[in-house]
Amino acid sequence: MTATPLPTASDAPHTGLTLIGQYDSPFVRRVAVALVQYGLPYRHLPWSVWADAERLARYNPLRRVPVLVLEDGSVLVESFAILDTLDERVPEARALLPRSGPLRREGLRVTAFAAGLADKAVSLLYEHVLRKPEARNAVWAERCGQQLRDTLALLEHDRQQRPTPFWFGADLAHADIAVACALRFTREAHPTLQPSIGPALQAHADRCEALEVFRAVVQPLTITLG
Ligand SMILES: N[C@@H](CCC(=O)N[C@@H](CS)C(=O)NCC(=O)O)C(=O)O
Repeated sequence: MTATPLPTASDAPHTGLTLIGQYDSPFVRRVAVALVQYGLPYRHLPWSVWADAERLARYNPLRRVPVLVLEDGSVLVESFAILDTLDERVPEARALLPRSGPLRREGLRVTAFAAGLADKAVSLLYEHVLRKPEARNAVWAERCGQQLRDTLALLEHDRQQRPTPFWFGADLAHADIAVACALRFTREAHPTLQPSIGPALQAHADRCEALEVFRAVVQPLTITLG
């Protein structure tokens, strides 16, 4: 998402999995945490959607990340689709989302709100970064702000009902990862929203961020478009 000059890796032919995108993206980070948690080795190409847009377009004409290139060269986009494919690579007992049943539906429900939160936080960031202050659309910015605050409230209420270490019990799941990645991005991109992050969500984020798997894939958000 940024044009920060990070080490650029070559996209020369590779036989394993390749993840494209920087970890300051809540979507890329979410996929990376799952890859690490699953113990699936991958090459990381930390390309910026701005500075590296044209080489990114060779893989994804939408010029969005994450992109996951599979061993056979096929290209997956959209974090939900990527993670669905990764989930199939591990035994059911290790999967971060049950294959079926009520817990799968609940996991998808919470994850979708977290992904929506991240989506709106990205939209609002672009509104701020890509427009001069006088050209910003106040109606859109206010709408995004309300959507973010209300979704944070919904997630806070949901988390407060659950006394377990993670959202659905003792073990980390996709919903936990999605929420924690969305919260970090929201807080970094929009510090004024910090008061809207309730205590249960804050505790949830702290617990996740303290895990080795989260500390292994992290990149502070720096907003420079190159
Ligand atoms: N729904 C997508 C969202 C991905 C997304 O919005 N990625 C941002 C980076 S955080 C991006 O690529 N932005 C560039 C653009 O939209 O042009 C997913 O889940 O993968």
